[in-house]
Amino acid sequence: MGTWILLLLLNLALYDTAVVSGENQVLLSGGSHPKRSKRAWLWNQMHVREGIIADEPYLIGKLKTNTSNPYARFILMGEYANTLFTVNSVTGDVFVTGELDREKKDKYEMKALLIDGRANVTLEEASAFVITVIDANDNAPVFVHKVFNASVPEMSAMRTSVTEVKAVDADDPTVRGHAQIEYQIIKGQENFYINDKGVIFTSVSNLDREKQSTYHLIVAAKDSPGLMGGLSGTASVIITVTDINDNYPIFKEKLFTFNVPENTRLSGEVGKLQVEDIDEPQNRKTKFSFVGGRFEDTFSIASNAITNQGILGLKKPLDFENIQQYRFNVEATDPTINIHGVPKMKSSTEVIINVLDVDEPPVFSKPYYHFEVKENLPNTVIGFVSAKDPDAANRNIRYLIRKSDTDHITVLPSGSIVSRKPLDREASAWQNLTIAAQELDSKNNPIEGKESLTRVYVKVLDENDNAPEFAEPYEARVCENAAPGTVIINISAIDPDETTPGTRFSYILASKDSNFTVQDNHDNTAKVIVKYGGLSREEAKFHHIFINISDGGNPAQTSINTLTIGVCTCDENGEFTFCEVAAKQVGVSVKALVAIFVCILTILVITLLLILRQRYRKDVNILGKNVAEIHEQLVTYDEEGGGEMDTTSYDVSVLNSVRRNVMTPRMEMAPGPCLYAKVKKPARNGDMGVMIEVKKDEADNDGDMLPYDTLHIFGYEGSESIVESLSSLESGSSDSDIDYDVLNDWGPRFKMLADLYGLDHNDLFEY
Ligand SMILES: *[C@@H]1O[C@H](CO)[C@@H](O)[C@H](O)[C@H]1NC(C)=O
Ligand SMILES: *[C@@H]1O[C@H](CO)[C@@H](O)[C@H](O)[C@H]1NC(C)=O
Ligand SMILES: *[C@@H]1O[C@H](CO)[C@@H](O)[C@H](O)[C@H]1NC(C)=O
Ligand SMILES: [Ca+2]
Repeated sequence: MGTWILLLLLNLALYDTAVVSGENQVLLSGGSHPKRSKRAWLWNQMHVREGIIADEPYLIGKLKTNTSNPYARFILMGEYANTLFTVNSVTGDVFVTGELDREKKDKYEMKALLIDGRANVTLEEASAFVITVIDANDNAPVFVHKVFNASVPEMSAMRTSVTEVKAVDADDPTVRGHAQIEYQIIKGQENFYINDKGVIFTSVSNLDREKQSTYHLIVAAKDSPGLMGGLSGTASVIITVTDINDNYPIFKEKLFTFNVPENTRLSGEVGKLQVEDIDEPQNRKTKFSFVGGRFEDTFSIASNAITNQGILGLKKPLDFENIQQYRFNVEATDPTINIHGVPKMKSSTEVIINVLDVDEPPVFSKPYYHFEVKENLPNTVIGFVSAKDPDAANRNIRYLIRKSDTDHITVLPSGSIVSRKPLDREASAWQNLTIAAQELDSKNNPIEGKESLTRVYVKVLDENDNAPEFAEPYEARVCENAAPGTVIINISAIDPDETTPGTRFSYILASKDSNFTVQDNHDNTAKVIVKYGGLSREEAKFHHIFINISDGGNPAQTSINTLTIGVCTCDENGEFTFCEVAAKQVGVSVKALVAIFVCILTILVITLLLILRQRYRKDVNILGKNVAEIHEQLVTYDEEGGGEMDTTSYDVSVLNSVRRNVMTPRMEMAPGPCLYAKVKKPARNGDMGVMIEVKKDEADNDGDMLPYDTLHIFGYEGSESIVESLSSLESGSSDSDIDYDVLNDWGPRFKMLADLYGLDHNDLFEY
């Protein structure tokens, strides 16, 4: 074992701490006994207090060795060695050069080494030691928020927990007092207290939002409780008192007066009764009532919590002529308040409503009118409407039609509704009108805006004014050899008039042909029956019988209906084998016959007039035409794509007739104009032939022309133009001597041409 030298270290920093002085000495062995344990440090810690501010480095401990080597030197290594911590290499004094802060770093790992400064060899292996920073109470508690927000309902009981605040202290909690926290309320402790955990409670039970709605508390957190000194921090706590429904509504006025026009709508507002309820709107549950139920049938009252109003409405229309003033009392209370110690309360006020007179439009005696009138009656009074001026003025009223679908009905200024023309139920069973009533001034002029409307429904009642007719156009057939009594057809009838279940149509044979009989079935139908039989197609292929149908009304309406019966050949089973198809015959009433006759007459007259006009035109045309205009007419003719197949645009018979009449010298056409275009037929046979001949020549001799085969290539500027006719129709050209017989060999398509040119070939167009 080596020699141990105890060294007492000065610790200048440890003024008042409990640190034992001996702790701050570190001993190094001398190195003369290399085999000895390395654990030569007696203590391996130095302690130093945080937060010491010194002008010069100060001694915090000493390294010591027992070596006697005069060249022994100390070397310090580790965290912040030779910067924050330095060593005097000869004496082994350890210094700190700056301020330490435990809250930043509380331990420094260091190493010390002993060398021979001259031989430059290590005398002692490096040994570790720790510099520990000792806490000083240099941090005050800090609240986690600068401002804490909290709320508590008003009227909460005493010791109601409101909120919790929290502060933290950075100092060493293991050192007594340094990090322990004590909470206090510095401001606001009249109504609140705080416990040692930082929870705030109410200390009263009468917090009233309507008196004070927020409390601003200042809380403090202090360390070193129970000790001298200590540091503290503060924060604000804002406590909001929340509303409950604890106040009754109170009328601010003893009397409310409203002036209301009598024509105020039922949904309209009459007036507002202001109350005061100092609770927040969601806690205003004001209920209004009519004291003694007076006029609650006429007025209603609803509450508006936002505006703190009772709103008077109308349940019944006001009428100045009837009641001019209403007086009643209204009560307001809040039935939902139920707080111990708050007495129930009602507030009441008086309301006066003055009804104002308004000049109102007339009022009809009924909301609408319903009348009935028989059809076919002109100038009949259908009914009356009446309206009255509701005001004291009681002005005269005039009536007029505002809307109607018919001009058959009118309303007189007196209000009588009159049919001007007969009504037809079969045309329209209802006539609905809108009638206006207008108030008149002293000069009998209508007053603007004083007009009311009503609806009038007129039902047109039926009269028996239509005869029954066949229900459908019947087509009857009978076998040639049909036996007597054979039923040919069942017929029925329809009647546009109203038919009652008791209506009976009767059927009577009206014709003299007694080959058939009609048998009434007494159920609105009838049978047509073969009477004698032995009908023969040779004698008559059709029989027409006339059936008289009556509707049995009063007066009865009848019509004669024709039934055509075709006689057919039949096989032995009575199946029809052959029938003629007959033109359909329908029963016609006399009216219809007259109508048809008038129609036919009209058509005849029109046709006659047209024919006369046509004739007159024709004369004019023949006189007025010259050859140039005729050409133009040819142009207007649609002859494109002609040819023998195109018979719609080209009348082949014209060509044909021309062909049969052989040629005439073409110059002859000039004096007699061709009317082909107008009447579709040459005025004289041969003119068309001339024209075709001319065209033919043209085509033969004009080498420049494209081989058009139509007539409308003529250019002509019109009779007024200075350019004369461009037509080659009148330009000279001799008959061609070309033999056209070859055309006959070109097949059927050229037969027409071949015929025209050849003339002597077989006539294809023999009719
Ligand atoms: C408290 O309320 C204030 C204002 O509304 C707000 O600025 C603050 O952040 C709140 N504090 C907390 C802790 O929520
Ligand atoms: C007229 O009024 C009647 C009864 O309301 C109704 O049945 C009918 O359809 C109305 N006719 C027309 C054309 O509006
Ligand atoms: C009955 O029919 C025949 C033809 O079949 C006719 O010649 C004769 O005139 C008809 N009888 C009468 C009464 O019309
Ligand atoms: Ca502290």
